[in-house]
Amino acid sequence: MTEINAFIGVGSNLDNPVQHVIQAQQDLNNILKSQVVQSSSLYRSAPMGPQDQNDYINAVVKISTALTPLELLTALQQIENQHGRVRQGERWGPRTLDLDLLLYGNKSIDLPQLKVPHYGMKERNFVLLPLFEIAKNQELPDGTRLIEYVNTIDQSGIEKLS
Ligand code: A4P
Ligand code: MG
Repeated sequence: MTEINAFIGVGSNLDNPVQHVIQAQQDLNNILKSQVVQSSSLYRSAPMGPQDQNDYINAVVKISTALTPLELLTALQQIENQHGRVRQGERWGPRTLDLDLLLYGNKSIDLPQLKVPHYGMKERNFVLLPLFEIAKNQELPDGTRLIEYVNTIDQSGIEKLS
C-alpha cells in the first residue's frame, strides 16, 4: 500500500477555537488508512476577509495516508461537519472548523471540487508559517521552495501560541 504525505491546514474562529483545533488533530489521526506524522504549533491570526469576526486559531498537520485525494477530501469534510460547521455562504466568514488540503505528495490536482496546492496557501501567513515550522525543506509541485514564499509574506498579525 503506497502511503503519501499530505499537509492539512486547520483553522477555527468560533466556539472555543483552540479546542476545535486540538480535537481536529485527533480526528485527523482517526481517518481511515491515515495517521498523523507531525503537527505544528497553534497560531493566533487576525481574520483575513471580513473584519467583524474573531481572530483565528490556525495550525498545519502532516499526515501519511493511503487514501486518494478525493477520498481524503471527503474525510476532511466529514470532520468539518462533525464539528458543527454551518456553511452560511459568506466568503471567508466565521467557521468552527476549516480543513484545507494544502499539499498531497508532489501532485498537482485540478478538479472542480479539489485544487491542490490549495489556492491561497502561497500568500497566507497563517498557512505558510505553521507549514514551514514542520516542513522546512518542502517544495511545491512546480519545483518552487516553500521558503521562497515564507520570505516574501507579511509576518505581522500572527502570533505563535504553543
Ligand atoms: N476545495 C477545492 N480545493 C480544496 C482543497 N485543496 N482543500 C473545495 C479543501 N477544499 C477544497 O470549501 C469550498 C470548496 O472548496 C469545498 O467544497 C471543496 O470541494 P469550504 O471549506 O466549504 O469553503 P471555504 O473554506 O469557506 O472557502 P474558501 O474560500 O476555501 O475559504 P478559505 O480560503 O479556506 O478561507 N483568516 C485567518 N486568519 N485564518 C483562517 O484560517 N480562513 C478563512 C477561510 C478566511 N479567513 C481566515 C481563515
Ligand atoms: Mg476550506
